[in-house]
Amino acid sequence: MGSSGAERAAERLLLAALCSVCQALQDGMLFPTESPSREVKDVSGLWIFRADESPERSRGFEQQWYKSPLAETGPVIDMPVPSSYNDITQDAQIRDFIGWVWYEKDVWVPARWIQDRGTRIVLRVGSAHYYSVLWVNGVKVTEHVGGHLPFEADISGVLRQTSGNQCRITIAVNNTLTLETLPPGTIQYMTDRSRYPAGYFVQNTNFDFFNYAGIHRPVLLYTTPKAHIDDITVETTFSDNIGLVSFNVSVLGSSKAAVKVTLSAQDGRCVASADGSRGVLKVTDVNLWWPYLMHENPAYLYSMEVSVHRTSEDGQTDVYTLPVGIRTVKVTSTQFLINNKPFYFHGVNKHEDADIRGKGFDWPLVVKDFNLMKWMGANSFRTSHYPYAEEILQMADRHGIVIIDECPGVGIKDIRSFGNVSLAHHLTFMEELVRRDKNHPSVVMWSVANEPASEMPPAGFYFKELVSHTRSLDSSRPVTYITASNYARDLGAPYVDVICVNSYFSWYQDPGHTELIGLQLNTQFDNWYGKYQKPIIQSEYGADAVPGLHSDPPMMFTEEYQKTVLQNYHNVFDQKRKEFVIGELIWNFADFMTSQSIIRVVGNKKGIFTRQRQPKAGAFLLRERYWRIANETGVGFTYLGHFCCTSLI
Ligand code: GCB
Repeated sequence: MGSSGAERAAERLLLAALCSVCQALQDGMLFPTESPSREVKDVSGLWIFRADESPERSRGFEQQWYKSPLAETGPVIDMPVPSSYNDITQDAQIRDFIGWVWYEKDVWVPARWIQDRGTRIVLRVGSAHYYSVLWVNGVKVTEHVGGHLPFEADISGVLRQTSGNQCRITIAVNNTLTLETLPPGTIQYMTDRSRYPAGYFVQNTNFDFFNYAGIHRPVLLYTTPKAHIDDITVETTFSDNIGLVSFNVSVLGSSKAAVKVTLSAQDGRCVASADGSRGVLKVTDVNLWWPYLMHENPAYLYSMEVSVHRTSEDGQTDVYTLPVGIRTVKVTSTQFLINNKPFYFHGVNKHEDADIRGKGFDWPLVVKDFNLMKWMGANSFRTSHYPYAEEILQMADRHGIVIIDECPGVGIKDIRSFGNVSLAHHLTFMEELVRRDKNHPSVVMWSVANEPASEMPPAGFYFKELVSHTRSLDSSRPVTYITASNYARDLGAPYVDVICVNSYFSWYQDPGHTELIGLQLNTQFDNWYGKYQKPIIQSEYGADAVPGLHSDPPMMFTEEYQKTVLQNYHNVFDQKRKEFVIGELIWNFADFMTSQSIIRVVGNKKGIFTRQRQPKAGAFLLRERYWRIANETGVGFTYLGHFCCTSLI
C-alpha cells in the first residue's frame, strides 16, 4: 500500500464521516422485533469473505467486486457472521489485516414480501467495524461510519427493481482508524529502507484492546408496513404510587395515521392506554424498575404496545411492543439516586471479547457473563470502551443490572483529535447512541469518553460542548467522562455530573508497593471531592494476574498480588463510601486481547475471570465483598451459593 493509498483511504473515511454528519438521525433506530405486522429474518451465519490484499487495498472498488458474485472475483474463504475475522484463520496476515475486507451472502426473500407493495423491506447490520459500504444485488444501498452502532437501509425498491426474491448482500468493511474516527488512530509509513520494505505501514492506536474487525453483530432482514412506527421515546417518573410514562411516537409513510398506546403489566393486565402520538400514561400502584439486589422484585418491566392504523387507503396497521421500566435517576453532591434511594455501584468493567470470535456477538457468552455477574453480586457494569450489542442492554433491563453506557471516545490523546471534524463526529455519535439506547431502564448514565487528554487546552471547549449536547439529547440521565488526569489540570471535569476516576496505584505508579495504596487513594478522593464537590466513582482499578501464578509474599502478576491490590483499595472505599464515593468498578471482569507489546502477555490479564470465564482468586474476594455490600445497602439477602441459579430460572 503506497502512501497515496493510505491518503485515499483516509479521505474516503473522512468524506464518509462528513456525509454521516449530514445524514444522521433522519430516522429512528428501533430494535427489529416481530409483531403481527412485522417479520424478522436473521441472515447471519456463514458468509464468504475476501480481504483486498492489493497494495493500495483499492482493487475491490476498482474492479467493482459488488457487481458480481464475490467468488468470481478471486479466492474467497468461509467467514462466520457475527464474528471478528481476525482469529478465524491460521493466517497472521488476516489477523493483523488493515484495510478493506469484503463479505457476501446470497439469501432468499419471501415472495410475499416482494409482491405486497405495502411491505417495506429493511436490511440491518447490528454493527460492523469500522467503516462499511452495503450493496444489494450490486446496487449501493448505504454506508456507515462507526464500529459499534447499527445501520440499516430500506431495500424494497432495489429488490423490486432487480432480481426479485434473490438478494445478494455485499458488505465492504474497513478498519482503518484516523485522527477523526472514534476511537482515533493513525497509519504510519516506515520509510527507513534498511529496516522496512517499501510500502510498509503500521496502525498506531492509544487504546488497550485489540482492534478486532468485521461484522460483529447479527445481520437482519425485517419488514414493516409502509406506514410504520419509526421511533418511540419514553421517559418515566413517579410520585407516591403513581407511575408516569411520557411517550412520543414518530410515524413515517403516512400523513393520516391513528396512534394507540397500551401499557400492560407483567401478568398481561392493561394498566393504562392513550390515543395520539404524544402523551402521558398514568399507572396506579406502580411497580418500579429496581436494580438487582436493591429490591426483592427487581427489573420489573411493563410492555408498551404501540399501534398505528392508517386511516386512509388500505387501512394498514403497524404494531411495535417496547419493554418499559419505570424509574428515576438523580445525582446530588454526594449520592447517586435511583427511585430516590441511594445506589452504590458495585460492579465491573467489561469488554466484548472472547476466544476465536473476538468481538462477535455470541449468546452463550452473553448469558454466561450475566450468570457470573449475578453470582458475584455485581449490580452494574460500564460498557468500556464502546457501546455494546442491544441484546446485552435488553438482558440488563431484564435482570436489573445497571449500565454506564460509553461511547468509543477512547484514546483521544493527540491534540489534532480535538478539532472541529472530530467534535462534529463525536456529537453525531452521541446522537446515534442516545437514539439507540434512550429507552433502556438499565442505562443510568452516559459516558462520552475514556481517559482523553483532558489537560490539553482544547479539552475545555470540547467537553463542554460534548456534555451539554448529550444533556440536550437526554435530560433524564447524568453525563460523565472517565478521567485519569490530575484533578488540578482536568479541563472537562467542571462540566460532568459525576466524577469517574481511573487509577492504578502500585501498578503503573510505584509498581510492587501495595503499602502505598491507602495513602494515595485517600489523597486522590480528597483532592477531587475538595475541588468539585461531586460524587465520585472509582471507574477502574486493578492489577494483572496470570492465572495459576502464585507467590507469598505477593509479587506482581500473581493471583495473590491482584488480591492484595484489591483489598487495599477496598479499605479506602469502605471509608469513602460513607461520604461521597458512589461506586467501584473493577478493571476488568475478564482477561481480554490487546495488540502485541512488551507489557502484555497475550493480552491484558487484569480480569478477575480468565478469558474463558474461570475465576481467579480475586473473583472470590469480590464475591464476598459485593454480597456483603448488597446485604448492607439492599433489602437484606442471605449469602447463598445457589442464589444466582435460582434467580435466573
Ligand atoms: C486504563 C484503560 C484501560 C486499560 C487499563 C489497563 O486506564 O482505561 O483501557 O486496559 O487501564 O489495564 O492498563
